[in-house]
Order: sequence, then C-alpha cells, then structure tokens
Amino acid sequence: MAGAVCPGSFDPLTRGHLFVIERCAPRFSELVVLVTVNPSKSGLFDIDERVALITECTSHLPNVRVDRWQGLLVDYLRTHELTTVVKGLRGAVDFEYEMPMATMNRDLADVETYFMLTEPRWAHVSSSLVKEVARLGGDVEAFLPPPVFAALGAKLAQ
Ligand code: COD
Repeated sequence: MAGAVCPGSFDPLTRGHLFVIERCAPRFSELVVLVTVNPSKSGLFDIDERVALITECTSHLPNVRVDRWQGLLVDYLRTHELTTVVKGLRGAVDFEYEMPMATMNRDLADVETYFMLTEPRWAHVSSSLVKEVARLGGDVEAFLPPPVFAALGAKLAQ
C-alpha cells in the first residue's frame, strides 16, 4: 500500500494519537506524522518541540517520518505525491468534525481519508483536556507517552 499522512496539532502528542500512529504505520509503506502549523493559534509547545517529541515517541516505528506544514493539508499531499490521510476517531463528535474536512479534501485534491477507531480507554483523551488537567494539578501520566509527560511537567514548571 502507498504512503499516508496523519495530520494534527499534536500539542502535545497523547497516547490516543500514538495508538492511531502505531496501528496505521504497518498498514502503509510510509506514514508521515504531519504537525500542521496554525499561525493564529499559539500552542503550549512550539512546532520544533512537538516534532521532536513525536520523533522520539515513534522511533520504534521504522516507516514513520515526522514533518511540519503550514497551509492547506492537500497542498502537502500534492507536493509529496500522496493521496491518503489517516485520522483517529474518538466518537460521534469527532466524526461530525472530521466528515466535512474529509469531503472537502476529496473535492479539492481527490484525497481520501481513512478513519481509525481509537481504543476505548483513549476515547476521552485530548491534548487540550490533558493540558487543562495538568495545569490544575491533576495526574496525567497515564495519558501521555513518557517523554511527553516529562516535557509537559518541565513546561508547566517554567
Ligand atoms: N484517540 C484517537 N485519535 C485522536 C485522539 C485520541 N485520544 N485525540 C485526537 N485524535 C485524532 C483527532 O481526531 C484528529 O484526527 C487527530 O488525532 C489530530 O488531533 P489534534 O487535536 O492533535 O489535531 P486537530 O484536530 O487540531 O488537527 C486538525 C488539522 C490540523 C488536521 C486540520 O485542521 C487541518 O487539516 N489543518 C490544515 C489546514 C487545512 O487544510 N484546512 C482545511 C481542512 S479541509
């Protein structure tokens, strides 16, 4: 099978994201985890930090590459001659949010989106909820790969 792109903000990478990446990677020749840059949105982690954390957390997956992109997702795919996007789905709310994007990307560039159901134990996990809980002193270790948990602790201690 050809390559695919797994896009997201990844601010930061969670175990839910990693589950999707680990399940998808063996099913494609190459999986590009693409950190998309939204200039109007300032995240907790800068783009270099997000790329570095994903690179470290996916180092056991030989066909995973981490990249970054600012602009339309389909333009990245066109530039790299790719036609498949993979996304994680946590439930109906994700589906409602993702369906128009998937249809738009199909209309724009004949890009197909494959959805991977998350594992139930990660269905409530999002980067934003993890950050909120951590900022308020909650224990979020279970929801993050160890390097991300360490980086989040260091970031919030700053
Ligand atoms: N389990 C499984 N999957 C999960 C989990 C979890 N616990 N948490 C998140 N995910 C999935 C999300 O459903 C999403 O598919 C993906 O992981 C990334 O999630 P986030 O939160 O890191 O990133 P988003 O949702 O903010 O990313 C949205 C994009 C950046 C992909 C989107 O806005 C985009 O494509 N932007 C590029 C500009 C563009 O082309 N815009 C037009 C789109 S038609």
